[in-house]
Amino acid sequence: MLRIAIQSKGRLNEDSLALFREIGIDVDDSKRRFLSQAPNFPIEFLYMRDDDIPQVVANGTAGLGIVGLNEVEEKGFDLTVVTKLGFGGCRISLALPKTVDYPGLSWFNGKRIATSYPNILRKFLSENAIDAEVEVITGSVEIAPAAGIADAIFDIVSSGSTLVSNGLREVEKVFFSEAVLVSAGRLSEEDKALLEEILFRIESARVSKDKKYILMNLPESAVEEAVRILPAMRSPTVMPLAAEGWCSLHSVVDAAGLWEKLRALKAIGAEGILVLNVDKLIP
Ligand code: PRT
Ligand code: ZN
Repeated sequence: MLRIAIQSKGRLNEDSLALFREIGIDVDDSKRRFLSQAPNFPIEFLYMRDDDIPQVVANGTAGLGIVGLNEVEEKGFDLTVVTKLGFGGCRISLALPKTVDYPGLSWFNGKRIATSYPNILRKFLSENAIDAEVEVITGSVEIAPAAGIADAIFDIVSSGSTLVSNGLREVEKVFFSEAVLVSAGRLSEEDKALLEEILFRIESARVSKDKKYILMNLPESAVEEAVRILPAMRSPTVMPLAAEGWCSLHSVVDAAGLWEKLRALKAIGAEGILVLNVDKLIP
C-alpha cells in the first residue's frame, strides 16, 4: 500500500484530489479522516498541514507527498521532485510600501524584512551580499510594514491583489513555485511500481488536455491538403463514404491554433466538421 501525504485543507487540497480523480483513483472525500484508502487503487491518503508534508515524506511516514515547492525548499529535507503538477503556481517576492523609492537590492541593507520563509530569504540575501534583519512571522505577513514590525516583506504572491490592497509593491521575484509530487527515494519495489502507474496516468491526462479529436467529410481530392493542415500523431484515418469522390477523415490534433485549422479545412471543402475532447491519450 502506497501512502501519499496531501494537504488536508487549503489551496492545494482540491486540486490534489481532482488530480487523483482525473487519473481514475477514487477518493472518498466525504468520510475524510486523518487517513483514507482509495477503494479502487492500493493507495492511502494521509491528510496533513502543508508545512508538515516535507517532514513526513522525509522520515518515511508517507512514501510520496503533494506540496508546494516553496515548502520543500524552505524545510530543506532531502527530497526528490518526482514531477511538477501544474497547479498552485505562485512566487515568493520582496515587497515594500508603494510610497518608498526603490533603487535596487542594496536598499535592503540594514532593513527589517518580515517573512514566513526565513530559510529561502536568508539564502537569497547571502547570495546577494545583503545584510538585512529577518523577522519571522507565521501569518498575515502583509500587514507587517503598516504595523511597524518590518520595513518590507518577503511573501507568497499569486495575483498580487493582497499586496495592492495593503499598499505594497512587489520589487523582486525571488522564488517560483507550484505543487510538486515529492519522494524521499526509498520506496519498496511494490510502491515503485505503483508510482510508475500513477506517473503513466498523470502523463496521459496531461497529453490529452492539449489534444482534440476531429472528424469531417472531405472531397477525396482535398485529402493531401488536409493532412498538411492537420499533422496527426502518425497519419490521419481516411475512410471512403458512400457518396462518390468523398471520404471521412479522423485525426487527433493539437488544441493550439484549432480555429485557424478549422477555417483552413472549410476553405478546402471540408463539411460536417466535428471536434471532440480527448479523455485519455496514450502516446
Ligand atoms: O493549513 P495549512 O498549513 O495546510 O495551509 P497554509 O495556510 O499554510 O497554506 P495555503 O493553503 O494558503 O497554501 C498552500 C500552498 O499553496 C502554498 O504553500 C503555495 O505553494 C501555494 N499557493 C499558491 C499560495 C498562493 N498561491 C497564495 N496566493 N499560498 C498562499 N497564497 C497567499 C498569498 O500569500 C496571499 O496572502 O494568498 C494570498 C492571496 O494572494 P494574491 O497574490 O493572489 O493576492
Ligand atoms: Zn501551512
